[in-house]
Amino acid sequence: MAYKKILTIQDISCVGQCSLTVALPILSACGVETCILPSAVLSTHTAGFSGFTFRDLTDDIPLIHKHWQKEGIKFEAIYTGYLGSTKQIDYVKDIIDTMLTENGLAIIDPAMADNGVLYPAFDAEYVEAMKKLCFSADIVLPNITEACFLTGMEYKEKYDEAYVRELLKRLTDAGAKAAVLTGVGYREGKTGVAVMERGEYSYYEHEKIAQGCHGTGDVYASAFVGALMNDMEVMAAAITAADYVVKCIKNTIDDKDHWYGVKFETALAELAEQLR
Ligand code: PXL
Repeated sequence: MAYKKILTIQDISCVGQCSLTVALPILSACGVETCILPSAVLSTHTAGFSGFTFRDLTDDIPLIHKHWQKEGIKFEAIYTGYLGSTKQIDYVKDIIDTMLTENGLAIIDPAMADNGVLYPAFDAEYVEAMKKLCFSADIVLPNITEACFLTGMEYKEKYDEAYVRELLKRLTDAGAKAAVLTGVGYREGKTGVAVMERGEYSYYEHEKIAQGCHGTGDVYASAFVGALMNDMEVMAAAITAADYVVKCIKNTIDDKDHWYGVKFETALAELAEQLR
C-alpha cells in the first residue's frame, strides 16, 4: 500500500479507551500516518463516569486550520468522531472542504447516540448540524440509533432486513456515498454490519458477545479506516473491523472491572499482521 497521511478529528478522553486514545494507536498500527485535531479534552468519557472535566477546543480549530493551510498541508482522508459542539461541526465541514487531496475521503462517525438515546452532551441542534456533515460524506458509520436520528426513522430494538435497508437507503439518498451500519442483528446471539454502496446492500453477521460494551464504536471506526487506507474495499474493511472488535470484546468481557472500554491493544498486533 502507498503510505498515506490522514487527519482524525475527535476528543481526547484522557481515561476511558475511546476517541483519540483509540484512533491514534489503531491507525498507526495499520501503517497510516495519523494527524490529530482534538475537539475537546475530557478527564474521562461521558458514558458512566460522573464529574468529568471538559475543555472545549472549538475556538482553536479555525486557528489550527489556518496554519495548516499556510503550510499547504493536505490529507488523503479525514475521519471524524465525537465532536465537542455544534459550532465545531461547521468548522470541521470547512476543513473537509479545503484540506483533502484530490480523491481524498471524508469518513464520518456521527458518535452522538446509542441504545435509542443521544449522549448527554448533545441536543436536536447538534443532530441537525451532524446531518449536514454526514450527508456530504464519502462514508458514514452510524449505529442504528444514530441512523434513526439522522434519517428521522423510528428507533426499534427488534427489526427486519427491510427496516435496515430503508435506513441505509435514506442515508445514501440524502447524500452519503456509502453507509456502514454497525450493530445490526437479525437473530438471537448474532450481530453484524450492513453496508449500502452504489445502491447495493451487503451484510456480514458475526457472534454477539456482550451487551453494550463501551467504546466499541470508536474501535470499529478506527479499524475500518485503517483497513480502508490499506486499499481494502468498503465491505472488506467493514468485515475486518468487525472481526477485530469481536476479538477485543472477547479479550475484555471476563474482566468485570473493565466496564469503561475494550482492551483493543490485545488484538492490535493481529490486526496489523492481517493488513500487512
Ligand atoms: O465513544 C464515543 C465517545 C467519545 N468521546 C466521549 C464520549 C463518548 C461516548 O460516550 O463520551 C467524550
